Amino acid sequence: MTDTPDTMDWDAAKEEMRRWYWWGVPTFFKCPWNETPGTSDIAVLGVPHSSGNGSTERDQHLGPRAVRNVSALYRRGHGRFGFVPWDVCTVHDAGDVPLPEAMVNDISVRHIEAYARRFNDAGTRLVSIGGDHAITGPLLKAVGGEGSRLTAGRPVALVHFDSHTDSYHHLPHWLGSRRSAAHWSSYTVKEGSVDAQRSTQIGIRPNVGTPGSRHTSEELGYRVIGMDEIEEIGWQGVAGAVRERVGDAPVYITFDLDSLDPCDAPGVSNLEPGYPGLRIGEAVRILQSLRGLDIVGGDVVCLMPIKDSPNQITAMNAMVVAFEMIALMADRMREKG
Ligand SMILES: [Mn+2]
Repeated sequence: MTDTPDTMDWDAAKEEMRRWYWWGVPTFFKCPWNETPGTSDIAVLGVPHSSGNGSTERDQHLGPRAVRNVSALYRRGHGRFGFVPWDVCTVHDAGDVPLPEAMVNDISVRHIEAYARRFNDAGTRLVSIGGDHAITGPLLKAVGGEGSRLTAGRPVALVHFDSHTDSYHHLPHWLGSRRSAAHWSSYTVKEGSVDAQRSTQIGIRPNVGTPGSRHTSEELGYRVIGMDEIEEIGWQGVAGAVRERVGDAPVYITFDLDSLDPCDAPGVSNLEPGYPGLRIGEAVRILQSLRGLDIVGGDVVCLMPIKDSPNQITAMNAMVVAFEMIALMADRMREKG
């Protein structure tokens, strides 16, 4: 017999409803909302920042909200790793970085670094949802190099998925920003947060910038694996090359959604037509190949919800990538105890 409202057990009813992605308050992956550093193993952090890249539309600060709206759908077990990340460690939605001077990139990146450092100091790993790619500079400054708790003072090996190298240190500024979405992969090497000799840039398109536009990355010591090479070596070849370079270093993963093919990620800031990008399945395989490494942080950037398709496939693929990052961290915690 159906309960009447008088006898309804509302707590039981809520428990029953929790499994449906569209019910309740949309936190990242339906994780508990908890902004206190040190109270979770992994914190999923929104970084609603969009003043670091003005080269196209600028609404990347809407990214975290879009991923919250869809990601409850993906509170799942991991099919290939055979475990449930949420069962083996504590994962919280840590809210958003407060950015009261959001329109000024070079001030906001300092706010992002200081806010992220509180989590590192407390031993909590961050999976950050952007926001434009300028957020990765301060997130790397907070986790890599001298004084970092999570890396014991070591610089990180960077695993960087992107259509673009973002190492344009020959440009003095990008629409006025000196620590912009175009500069971060350079200054983080020069300032000791990233060890370029252990780092790889994956998915760079051959049809951007000027011929030789990868030189700035190669000068710094990065290995650049462009889409032209990936067509030859496949995801397996990329996986092997990345792991060989990383060695035993702590790893940070940054994933620009524009590394994906426009059919998998139409809602990104800088769409690159005319040359195929990574398919989501290939990107997932490369991410999964990092299994066992010490992933100290990751981010997913450049989601542009205003350009996404009605089914929100770009936001959904952002959540897929964030899920893989969480699973990699959780799997290592489970193995190491
Ligand atoms: Mn890019």
